[in-house]
Amino acid sequence: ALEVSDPGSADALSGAVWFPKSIYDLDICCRRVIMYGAGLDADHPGFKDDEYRKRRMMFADIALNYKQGDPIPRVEYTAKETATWKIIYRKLRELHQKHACAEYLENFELLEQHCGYSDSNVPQLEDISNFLKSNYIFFLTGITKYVFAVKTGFRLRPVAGYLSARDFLAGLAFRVFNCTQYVRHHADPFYTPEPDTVHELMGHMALFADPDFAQFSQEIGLASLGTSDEDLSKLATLYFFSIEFGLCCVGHDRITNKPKYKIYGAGLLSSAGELQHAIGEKSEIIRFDPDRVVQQECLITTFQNAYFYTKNFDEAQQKLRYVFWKMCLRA
Ligand code: NLE
Ligand code: FE2
Repeated sequence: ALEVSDPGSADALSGAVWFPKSIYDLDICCRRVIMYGAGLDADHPGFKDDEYRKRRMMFADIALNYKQGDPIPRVEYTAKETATWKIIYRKLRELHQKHACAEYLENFELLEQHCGYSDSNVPQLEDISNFLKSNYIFFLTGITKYVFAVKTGFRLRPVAGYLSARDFLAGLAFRVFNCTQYVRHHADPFYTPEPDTVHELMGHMALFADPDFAQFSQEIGLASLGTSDEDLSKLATLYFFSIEFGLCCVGHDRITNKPKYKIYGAGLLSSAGELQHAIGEKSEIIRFDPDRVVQQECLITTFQNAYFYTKNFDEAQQKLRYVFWKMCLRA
């Protein structure tokens, strides 16, 4: 969960920026949450629903009491939450088959096999975290059987809502993904302004099981540590238009010669409403050029005005690595 408009801040006197030096320091920075009621109040569908607000407090308690290394508490989802999950799951799976990128689809199958993904069950963060941390591969050496191997080493940490971009990106540097656990309000299953567990689980998780994607996510986190507010806000915008809203152009239609896009951005893969808008006739899809991307405003309560594409995910990584490299040289 990331909020782009609040990039955090440097120490006003020294200009030095505090940043976590160990994974355990995430306990300090991953609790500063911007929730509906503060930043997102009027637009939030759950704002006037007391039952929903009470439920959200329960999730906030889990996240605020969480300490790095603890198992993530399991949640018993209510019938209403599971019903919301089911509606979204079915709709999204249908759209994904047609519009999601190949890496996403491949890894999603693993989540179904190993992490309890199905239309009638909201998966548990603890199970996904354990899966991403280690993927069991069996080696036979002589008479001993070793269970070994790492999937991507990413792990999850429960969070109560939006974090500042600085706090959120810092987690990635340690291969930690701050992950919401509550389900969006049932009033609007196909779009939520706020990240929720449907967004994280249907949008992000599959690609965190991909080694290149995980590596790239950690690099963007590392580039963010201790950086200036200006560079931080650029990194947050680049993250937003790639990992959250990015597309790949996989070729052209033979008859119409129109470009064919596949989606890898989590904000599109988790929102049936915005996904259909993004691939529809009216959306603007521009070539991903970092200097152009940083000019684009990140919208968090409505659909984006524009999306950006690369040829494939590798191209997005290479272009962004070049940005990180220039930032380091300047520093
Ligand atoms: N709009 C997305 C959804 O409805 O799933 C969530 C975006 C979070 C950045
Ligand atoms: Fe996200």
